[in-house]
Amino acid sequence: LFEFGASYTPRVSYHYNSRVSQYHYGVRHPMKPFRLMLTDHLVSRYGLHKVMDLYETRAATKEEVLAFHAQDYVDFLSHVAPENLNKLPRGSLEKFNIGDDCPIFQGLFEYSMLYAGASLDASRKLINGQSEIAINWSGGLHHAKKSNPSGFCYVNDIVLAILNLLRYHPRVLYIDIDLHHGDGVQEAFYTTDRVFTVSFHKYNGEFFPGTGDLDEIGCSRGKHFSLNVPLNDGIDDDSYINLFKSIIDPLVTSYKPTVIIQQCGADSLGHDRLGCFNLNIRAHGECVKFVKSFGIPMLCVGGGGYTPRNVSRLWTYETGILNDVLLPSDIPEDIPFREWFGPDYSLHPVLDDLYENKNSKKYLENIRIRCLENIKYLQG
Ligand code: V1P
Ligand code: CA
Ligand code: ZN
Repeated sequence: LFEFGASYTPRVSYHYNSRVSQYHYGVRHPMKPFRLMLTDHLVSRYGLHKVMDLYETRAATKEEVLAFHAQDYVDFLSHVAPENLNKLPRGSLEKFNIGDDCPIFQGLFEYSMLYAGASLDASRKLINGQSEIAINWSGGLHHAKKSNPSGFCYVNDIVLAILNLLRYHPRVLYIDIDLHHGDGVQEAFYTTDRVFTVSFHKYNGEFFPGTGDLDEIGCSRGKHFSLNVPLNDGIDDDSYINLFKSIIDPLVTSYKPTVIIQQCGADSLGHDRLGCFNLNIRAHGECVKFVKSFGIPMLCVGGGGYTPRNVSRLWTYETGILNDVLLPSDIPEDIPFREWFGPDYSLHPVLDDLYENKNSKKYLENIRIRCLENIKYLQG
């Protein structure tokens, strides 16, 4: 079961509270927190609980969340509930961007505080050196803004974790492989050179959230410290891995981050309910393995991912990678909800057979060159 390779075996902590998986955005909503429960079952039945430090996380406090979010928005989140919507001041639902993407559901505030508390706990373990790698699959909600929710995200746990890391770390690198642009994190650190943000995502100007073109590179002190890798439908394993490595390698070497946050959104997999890429679980995991190989302290968070059986497969596989444990492909026999993993009952179903790759070699080469030019500015 254990793989002793060239890579180092770090001390890994896993931050989770089973309550976070019990919330529901609504029946027709694609975000399903129960995917976290599926993931936790798989992680544990594969024996990974035995090799990591497990922490049951607490909820973030209002004060902690105010490090990024506006007071009136946090007050709104803490008071709003499905049964008191008619008692709200007029216009507050519009003001706070409440709607189909970000509905008001039962327990919304506790849910948001739980996933944010887990990222804050994880950042604290990295700061005090008790972990070299910290994992929070319930986090990664990269779209939330200072004063409003966006794209299923209410509190931006990533921004909060980075703000905490910045108290001790001179340079933080944020890497986002969710299908969507990591706009909330990019915007929060757009004018600083102490956080470098890079996001790989589907981009055509319309696809949610609409931002993330090549020309968004940061401004003032932050100029050249934001990087965007806009992609078309159907990108395949080899194109993605090659592009990812050829950008991240020189980026880490020149920026010399002292800590890395990787957002591991699972909607970049093939067969995702909201997705349009053609990645297999091994390819997504290869990106995580590559980032780990630099041996820099690392916080891994979840994010999107709308086909729950594949989300849980992916994050379990990646928990294995982060612990240097190679997992057998057969899904363990005695796992609750095992029927979700049929008919193949494998950790690695074929996911690359749906879309045509609309990223030509020429297109990808051009993107790579433009990104490398931006990275060259870091050396001064
Ligand atoms: O496209 C939109 C908005 C709604 N239109 C007015 C434009 N929203 C997307 C939001 C995607 C959020 C992704 C979050 C993450 O990056 C991080 C957790 O993965 C959207 C989509 C879509 N296909 O892009 N919302 C919905 N689908 C949706 C579908 C059914 C019910 C509620 C929302
Ligand atoms: Ca992304
Ligand atoms: Zn996404």
